[in-house]
Amino acid sequence: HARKPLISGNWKLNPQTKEEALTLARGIASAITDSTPDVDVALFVPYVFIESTMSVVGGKLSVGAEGVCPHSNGAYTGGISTSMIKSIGVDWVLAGHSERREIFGETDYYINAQCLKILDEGMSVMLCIGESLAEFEADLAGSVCATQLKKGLKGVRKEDLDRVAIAYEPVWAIGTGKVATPEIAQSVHAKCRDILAGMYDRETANMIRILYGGSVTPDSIDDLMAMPDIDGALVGGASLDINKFGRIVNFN
Ligand code: G2H
Repeated sequence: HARKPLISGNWKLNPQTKEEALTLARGIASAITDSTPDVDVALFVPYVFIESTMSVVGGKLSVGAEGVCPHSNGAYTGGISTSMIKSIGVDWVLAGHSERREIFGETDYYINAQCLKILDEGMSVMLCIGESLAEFEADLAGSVCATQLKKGLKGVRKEDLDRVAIAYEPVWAIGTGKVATPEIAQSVHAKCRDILAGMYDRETANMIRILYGGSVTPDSIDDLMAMPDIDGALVGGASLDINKFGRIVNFN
């Protein structure tokens, strides 16, 4: 692998209790052994479970937040700030997930504000991008990703990009069981890298990890990871299953 792989889990609105969260985190931690490939593993978990899950992970495995409020402090009821997350020792924060864009109405502008704030705080951001089914069918995957990358990373300094990962998640493959073929994913990943090279430079683009997300399972991970521009995975449903996620982390 040209870049150190990053396998991440996105728990979304799961599980429902602290006990279940701890059991899941412990199980995933124990699936990472000496024979696990040289990877980074990050679990994006609901805010209320961050501290308890952090206490049972370590080594290759770290815990991240599923999002953040881009405002610093003040009258933003329900918000969680980057300083709050940083103060409990979190490294990774997710931004731009299609569910945040669609269900919660987050715009590229708002997502960009999150990215800048997360990086300002010294944490790392995983920026999710991806096209809808209609856009995919109209051959617009590349241009949608270009727009989301340019708007999402607007103002991000080149020297901060070692704390940025991109997750390409075609919306038509999320939670649908329709995983993009490794060839489709590879071609969009390569386009994304070209876009990043245009925004910064080739050397910088070659350093940035681009992960694939969307219905990744133990059956699809090995072929995805064999692709030159696929540097890891963002796993939703299968990250809630210790055996499945354990197998994904130990990809071949
Ligand atoms: C995409 C992915 C993780 P799933 O949302 O972010 O979820 O693997 O369930 O498609």
